[in-house]
Order: sequence, then structure tokens, then C-alpha cells
Amino acid sequence: MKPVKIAEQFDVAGQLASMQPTGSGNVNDTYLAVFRTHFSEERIIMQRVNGHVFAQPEWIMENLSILTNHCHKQMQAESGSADRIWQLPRIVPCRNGQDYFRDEDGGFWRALTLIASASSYETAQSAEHAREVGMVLGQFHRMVSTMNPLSLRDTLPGFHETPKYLAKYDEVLKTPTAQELIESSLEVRTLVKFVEERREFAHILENALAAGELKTRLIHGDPKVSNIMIDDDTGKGTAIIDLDTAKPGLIHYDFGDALRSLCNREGEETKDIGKVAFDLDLCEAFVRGYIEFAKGFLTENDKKYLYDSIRLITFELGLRFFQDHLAGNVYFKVKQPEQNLHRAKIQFKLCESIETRKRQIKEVLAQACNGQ
Ligand code: GN1
Ligand code: MG
Repeated sequence: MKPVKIAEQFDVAGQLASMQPTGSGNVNDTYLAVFRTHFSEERIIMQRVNGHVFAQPEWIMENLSILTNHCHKQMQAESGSADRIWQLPRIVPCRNGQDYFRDEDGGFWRALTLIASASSYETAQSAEHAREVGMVLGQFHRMVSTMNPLSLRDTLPGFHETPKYLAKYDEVLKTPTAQELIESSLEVRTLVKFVEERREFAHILENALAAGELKTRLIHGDPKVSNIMIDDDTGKGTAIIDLDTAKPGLIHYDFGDALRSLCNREGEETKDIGKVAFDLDLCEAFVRGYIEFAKGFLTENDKKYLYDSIRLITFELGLRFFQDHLAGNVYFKVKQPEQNLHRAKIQFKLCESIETRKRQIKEVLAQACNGQ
């Protein structure tokens, strides 16, 4: 069924006036649908959830409803003392009362309210922007910190457990497709070596969890800079979007993911790998914003693993892109066959830069955590 026909299934007043692909997601297909009545207009975000990635898309909707109900209530209760109007999208139901619509080909469609008069950016615009991104993630973690982590289902088992990606990578390495790529390319062999040198390190957060130093909480799962909405008028962060990966996990993966996406000024798809580096000024601004909201729930053990989380998630994302390249691009959407290899090289370069700047990053973290 055409996306235009699907838009009409959602319970929105007026007639569909236009529908355009939007966003830069690597997994789902996203459209902006505009509906008009004779006196107003409503815009919604419509998405086809990738059924290869999310085996149980109904669970995403269940999670979304629980999560947004909790956060909207809390935002409402705190609105008198907040310095801005915090927002979070909510589900737009179908005309038949369901939260989603399945088309005749089995496609899973759902719609969400649009966070309007706000924009998201692929890369950091300024230190102020970085600080706002930190505040939005801190506010999100603070709000969900009072929820039972088991109140949400695990929609993507293994998502952000680095050792599990390593195990999958090892499986893929054995396949003929991967072996061929390794034999024919020095570049691929260099990346294999890069992974080998960090094999032990890949377990650091899961070991800390097993040792009881870290605990499972609710996480966003994908808080990259482009998922943070900034008010067009005030420049303040207002919302975090793309809530499909919210689930129980370690908030460290979120903290690291926001920083690895924000502090690489060149962005995830740059052609100029030589320029990729981890920016300390942006890091400092983000961490200060984050801590303002997170100081109430971060433990001493949490603080101990913040540096490692930045290094680890960058390594993990590089590993995921690299593995997908070796597997023949079965997970992340690509426009050309080498794109996942290129994405992996960017993340590994960033990971090296994080390793080189370890001392400075730790200093920034310590000062922000100690309120200096
Ligand atoms: C994917 O589809 P998108 O762009 O929201 C991925 C994230 C990665 C991100 C990298 C479910 O997110 O884990 O960090 O690409 N999401 C999933 O850009 O795998
Ligand atoms: Mg996402």
C-alpha cells in the first residue's frame, strides 16, 4: 500500500495535503505528513518500522505508551518550576483505535506527534548547543530514573551489550563472504586488527554490571545529537526523539553515544576521515549540561565508568558497521556497497582520538562531576 493511503489510516483531522520522506535514519523509513482542514493544519511523523531489525514492533508501541505517559505526567507536574516547556512525542492512534497499522504486505506503520518549531542537527553547532544536548539527555535520564527498569520490554535483545556484538562479529568472520573481503583488502585486514586489539576492553561495562558496580536502568538507546530537538526560538533543548530503542540497559551506553556523535564535528558520514577527532570543548559543554540534571542519581561507580563508556560505544558502533559490511549490508541502510566500511573507519578513527585524549577527557569529567 502506498504511504499516502496509509496516512489516511491515522486519526488526524483534515485531508492529507502532502507527505515527504524526512530524517536521516539508518533503520526505519520516516515521513512527514501534513493534514489540512479549512481552518488549520496538523503535521505528524509517520514511520514504517523495520521488521528485520525489530522482530516484535508491537512491543515498541507498548513501551512508547508506558514511557511517554510517565514522562508527560512528570513534565506536567514540574512545569511550574521548569525553565522551558519540555516535550516528548506521543502516539497518534489509528482510526480503528489501534496504536499501529499493518499494511497488506505486512509493513508495520505508526504515527507520532511532531515536535514543531524545533530542529535537530546532524553535528554540533556550538558549545551552547552541546550543553543543551547534555541537558536534554540528563533530563530524560532523570525522568526515567524513577521508573522500574523492567516496566519496558527488551525490544532488541543484545542491543548495546558490546560483548554480544563481538560474538556476532566472530560468527560473521567465519563466513565465505567475510573471508573473501578479508583476503582481498588490506583496509579490511587493518580493521580486523583494530578490533583484535580491543577484544578485552569490549567487556568493561558488562563486567562492571556483573560485579554489581553498575546497575540496569531505563535507557534511550540512541541519543545521538540528531535525535535531540532544539527550540528554534530560544535555542534551548526541548525534546529527545526516536524512542524505539528505549529499554532496560546501562545509561553509560547513552552517555557515550551522545558524546561520540556530538564531539565528532565532521559527522558520521564525512568524506574527510583525516579530520575526524574528538572535540574536548564540546565534550565539556555537554558534560556540564548533563550533570546539572544527572547529579541527583549518578553514583560514584557510575562516574568511574564515564570515560570508558565514550570509548566503548564508539568502538561498538564501528564494530557494528564493520560487521554489517562483512555480512553484505544486511542491517544498516546503504546507498553504496562500501558505505558501512567507510562508516566503520570513521568510528574507529574517533575511537583512537578518544584513546589519545584519555587524560584530558577524564579531567573534564572529574571537574564537571565535582562541580568545579
Ligand atoms: C541507527 O536508524 P537510526 O539512525 O535512528 C541505530 C543506532 C546507531 C545509529 C548510528 C536500531 O539509528 O544504534 O547508533 O544508527 N539504530 C538501531 O547512526 O540499530
Ligand atoms: Mg534510532
